[in-house]
Amino acid sequence: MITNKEIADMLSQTANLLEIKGENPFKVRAYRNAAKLIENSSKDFEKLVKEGFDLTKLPGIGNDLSTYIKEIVTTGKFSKLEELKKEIPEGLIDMLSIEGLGPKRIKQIYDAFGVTSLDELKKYAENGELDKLPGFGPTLIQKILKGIKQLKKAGIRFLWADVEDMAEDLREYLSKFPGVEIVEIAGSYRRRKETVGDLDILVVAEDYMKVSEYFVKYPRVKEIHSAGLTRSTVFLDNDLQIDLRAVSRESYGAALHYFTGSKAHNIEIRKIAIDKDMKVNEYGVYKNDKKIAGKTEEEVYEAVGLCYMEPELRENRGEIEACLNHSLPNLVNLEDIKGDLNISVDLIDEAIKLGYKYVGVNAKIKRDDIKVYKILEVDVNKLEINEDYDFLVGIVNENATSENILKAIKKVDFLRFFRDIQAKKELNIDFETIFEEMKKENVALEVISKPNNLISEVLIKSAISKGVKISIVSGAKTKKELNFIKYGVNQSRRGWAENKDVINVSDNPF
Ligand code: DGT
Ligand code: CA
Ligand code: CA
Repeated sequence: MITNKEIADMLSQTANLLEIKGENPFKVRAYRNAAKLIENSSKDFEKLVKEGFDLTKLPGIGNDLSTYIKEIVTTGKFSKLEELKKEIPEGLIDMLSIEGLGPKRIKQIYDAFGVTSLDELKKYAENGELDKLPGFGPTLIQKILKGIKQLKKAGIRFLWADVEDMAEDLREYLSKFPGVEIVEIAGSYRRRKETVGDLDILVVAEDYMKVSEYFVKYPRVKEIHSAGLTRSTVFLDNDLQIDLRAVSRESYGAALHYFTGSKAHNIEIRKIAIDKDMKVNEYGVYKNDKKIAGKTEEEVYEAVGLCYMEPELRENRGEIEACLNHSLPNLVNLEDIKGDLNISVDLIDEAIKLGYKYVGVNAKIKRDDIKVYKILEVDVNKLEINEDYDFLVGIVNENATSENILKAIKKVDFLRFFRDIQAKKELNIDFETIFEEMKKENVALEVISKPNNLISEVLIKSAISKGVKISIVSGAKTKKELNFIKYGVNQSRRGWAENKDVINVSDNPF
């Protein structure tokens, strides 16, 4: 289903990008006019298209626009817009969300200075160059600088693993303050999402104002954004935003539930409550305006007739249905891991110290104190094997073709898929088909635990649901990296992995 507003947004975004590109103003205007017509129309355009109505009968809609609107309605996408997005530097597109900057001004800036990123724009705004352009006064420059700052804050996401030490340090810092009873980090951090936008910390304390004063004195605080009666927000030296909220003991469970999210999960829970004539908010669960739960999270779930759900599952990806039909997964735990099938050869002794019963390394080694498997890694595009091995890992890189992946599945024992979270690079392949083939050929999915290369939990869930087993590996090259395995476990939990799905929870992986 697509609304008139959505169709109009795609057309007007196309107009903006065409204008930045310097396209013919008449063409740009035609897109804008069509967007306006559709947005203000009382007729449902999806319906019009489906009924075969001739759109060119409408004022300002010619053959081209008519074809485009049909494409948007039938596919939900607009290929011309997608192409423009690829063609125009992302930084310029981002600038469209800065108040005071429209496509005309962005083009002006681009033509004058060749600026393509927010950082460059900031430089030219600060060094006085931007003032020289016609129409760029000091008020506008201030507006632009403010917009850049907001945009950058909104856009930054941190790898969960990169904030972990700091988050735990802050937890400890707050916990030791006199009168503080509970400190909990809620939000995406508690759900162990691969990246977090900010940290949402809840405190139960005798005197919140005192805690807040102490909080903003945390040594790594760079900027105090606000400090109120029940909520304070600061930015740390690495630009990470921290929200601190005061919560009462009586509603701690409801607050923890609310601020753990996800938002989508919360919305579903609230719907269920409404169906039972109840109300859920961050203070508690209410029936006929009487509070019936709120002290603990377990209580909150129970009051609305649901089971407790682990934070990693709270993404509205079927967890509520699973609870209702008693099929919630019993998630794998870090303590269940019995070995690591991808580590550096010189880490075998460290692996023994962790209590592992087996490891995988890239050399043939015989030891009495631990089972050592020899792994061989091959790019699926170059499936040449001229060494012996105990098991074979196929690496699926960005340039891997579906054909090569499917061929490799006949030979390998594991597949590892490329991903770079921070660079926003993902493989664009048909995972459904690949997982089905993997199941058929008994090929397992390697969940590499490097925080920036974690495979998405959605794919883990999909693989598992098709019966594919996973092997959670650290890929460690150093002693410290052996601990990465917990990130792989976190991600697997978010992908609903139970012990039965994980190869390396058994004493014997093969
Ligand atoms: P993040 O920070 O982008 O990684 O993601 P979250 O999930 O930590 O989101 P955040 O920090 O905006 O808010 C924390 C939690 O508060 C969120 O998971 C659910 C709850 N929350 C925030 N805004 C809303 C809202 O408008 N409605 C509902 N139901 N819950 C909300
Ligand atoms: Ca958050
Ligand atoms: Ca937040």
